Amino acid sequence: MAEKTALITGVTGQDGAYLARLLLRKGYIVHGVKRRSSSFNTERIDGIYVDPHDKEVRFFLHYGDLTDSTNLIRLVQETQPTEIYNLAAQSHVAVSFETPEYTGNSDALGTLRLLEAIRILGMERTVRFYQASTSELYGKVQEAPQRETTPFYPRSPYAAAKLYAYWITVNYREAYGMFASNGILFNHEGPTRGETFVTRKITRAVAGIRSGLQETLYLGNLDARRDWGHARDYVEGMWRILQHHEPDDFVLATGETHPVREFVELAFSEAGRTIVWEGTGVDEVGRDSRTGKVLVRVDPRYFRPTEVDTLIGDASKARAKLGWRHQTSFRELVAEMVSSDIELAKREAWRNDRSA
Ligand code: NDP
Ligand code: GDR
Repeated sequence: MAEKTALITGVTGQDGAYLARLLLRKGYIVHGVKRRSSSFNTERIDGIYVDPHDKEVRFFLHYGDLTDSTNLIRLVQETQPTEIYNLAAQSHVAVSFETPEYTGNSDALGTLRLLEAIRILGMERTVRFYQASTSELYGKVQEAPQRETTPFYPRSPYAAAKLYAYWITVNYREAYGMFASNGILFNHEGPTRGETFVTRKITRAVAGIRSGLQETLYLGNLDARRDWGHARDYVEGMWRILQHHEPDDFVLATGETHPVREFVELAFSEAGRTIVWEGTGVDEVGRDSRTGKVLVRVDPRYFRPTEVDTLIGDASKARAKLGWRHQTSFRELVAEMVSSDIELAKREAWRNDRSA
């Protein structure tokens, strides 16, 4: 069988790093696209990076950006991938309200640029294309649980940009016969999740409070509900989507939904503390049941102009056609993230002690 070569945009992100490891284990040659930045942004993939002068290198990094079409054309031409995973995006929903034009440029037009690169190079019939679509497309939900046929109603510049990306992927499949598929993935997390997403913000704060590095956790909407899974399970789903015998769109989700406040309670309980809620609205606080100390406060700066209140996905199509299901439970996910952040906080406290 011919050797498989993958090109991953967004390889330095949470999913990109998990996916690169998975594909390397499966014997792929993996090319990752990273952005130029003024400080190191490759922490998540440092463990798999090999000096390019070595003989047995199967993982390569290239500079690139979804806002630069000439760069994308050259990268696709040089790397000759059999599979492209388009994971790069300005992926923070709240930030997309601050940078709507950039979010549209990278998340919507960036996807178009990559699809056009494939077409310009005449690779429509040789490349399989995966688009990182999102449960944020459902936004103001029209049906629960959400499945592939549920109507979309985006609620942020991020979701509106991803809506374009979703449909341009479908359009290129139908117009040019490309193997182009969408994975409509519900929230997935893990110990390397970006630190400003709510789950990691919570688990870092739990660890920081435990080690005396932080006093209070400030959050926005405690009642938002999400269907949270583990990123490790979801990258396996991405790969399966591209191995299917035909291109198609699939929801990947756990089928469970939990409010932010439950994530907070569970994370603190992993560190041996019980949170008791008091007050309402912006005055609500979460106290340590033993000491009475306020550990959680609401800060309206984290409210969004338009919120997505509740998401819960139905992944039965992926289960039936791809044999995919999530492996990690909500509890296991929270426990793994808290325990990893406790280890990190210990190292940070140790460094602070030594430099004092
Ligand atoms: P991250 O934010 O962790 O990673 C995003 C990646 O995209 C990073 O490597 C980032 O580079 C890169 N990137 C951002 N902008 C550009 C650009 N203009 N050109 C090139 N690269 C860029 O996201 P996740 O790994 O969590 O998510 C992966 C994809 O899946 C994203 O498209 C996201 O929108 C989507 N998604 C994520 C879900 C989740 O719950 N995690 C759920 C559904 C969809 P750098 O490291 O330099 O910032
Ligand atoms: P989301 O993830 O917007 O679902 O997008 P995030 O973790 O940012 O928010 C989840 C929910 O928690 C509420 N929330 C807070 N969120 C953040 N970031 N910070 C807070 O302090 C806070 N307090 C409460 C939010 O209002 C929201 O309701 C993620 C991203 O990975 C997207 O790229 C992806 O497409 C979707 O998941 C599926």
